[in-house]
Amino acid sequence: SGKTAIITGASSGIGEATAKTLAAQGVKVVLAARRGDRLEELKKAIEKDGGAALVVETDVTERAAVKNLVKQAKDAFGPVDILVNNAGLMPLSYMKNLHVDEWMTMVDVNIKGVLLCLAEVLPDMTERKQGHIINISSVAGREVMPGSAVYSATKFAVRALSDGLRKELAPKYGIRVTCIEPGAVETELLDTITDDELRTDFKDSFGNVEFLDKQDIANAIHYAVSQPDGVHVNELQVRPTSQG
Ligand code: NJP
Repeated sequence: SGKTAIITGASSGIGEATAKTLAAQGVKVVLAARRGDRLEELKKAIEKDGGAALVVETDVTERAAVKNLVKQAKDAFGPVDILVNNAGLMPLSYMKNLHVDEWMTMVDVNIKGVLLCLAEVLPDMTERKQGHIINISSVAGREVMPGSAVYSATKFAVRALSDGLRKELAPKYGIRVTCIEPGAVETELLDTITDDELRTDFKDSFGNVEFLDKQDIANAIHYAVSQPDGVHVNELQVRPTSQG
């Protein structure tokens, strides 16, 4: 398509699958995350299949790093057409166990990281009157479970932001905003859980759920970005059938 997309959290899971999927459609992909080695591997795989990729090691919680990310993207591939705000963490825990540092990290990555990336791409998008923002929220951004209070709070925030952005930017500037709400997906996300009590209960409650493949969510993102300009996919909830 010749478009340029920044994908945050491209070093694993949904971000990695999304980068491959968009690159296969001719989108020039800018791979952002902290683990540069993983991104370099992904870039090689994409280029081997004939795609174009750029690696920019980025911590989305650092404003200067995000500014650098968008500058590098523009220098290499031109203005950013698509931003996939995918980087996120899910260290679920019970509130009473006071994993305060993890609460703060989730707020930093899942909310502030999204805001910082938005701030860097919006000026060009509003000026060019085009662009597509994909925010990865969650079904946890609609339903709260014991142990998901803080994670859910961050994903409710992402959904609220998506709504606000859409209402502000779509009619006036033709910028589209899509909020993706996955159910359980097989990725490294669960590795961030350190609350043993929660982990045990989580395994019990999700024991019968057959997790989605990361490609299932990449397909949903591809669906949203491949619509004609006049078609605006606002929200997509995608769960395993067995999740109910
Ligand atoms: O998880 P994982 P997913 N700066 O752990 C990156 C949402 N979601 O693909 O920095 C920059 O494989 C990290 O990279 P690195 C979820 O909330 C998932 O499942 O190198 N990047 C890695 O690439 C999240 O928003 C499920 O460590 C940072 C990526 O984030 C999104 O899907 C369900 C970073 C995480 O990849 C992708 O998660 C649902 C930082 N400071 C929503 N910190 C699910 N899997 O079931 C982390 O509803 N990253």
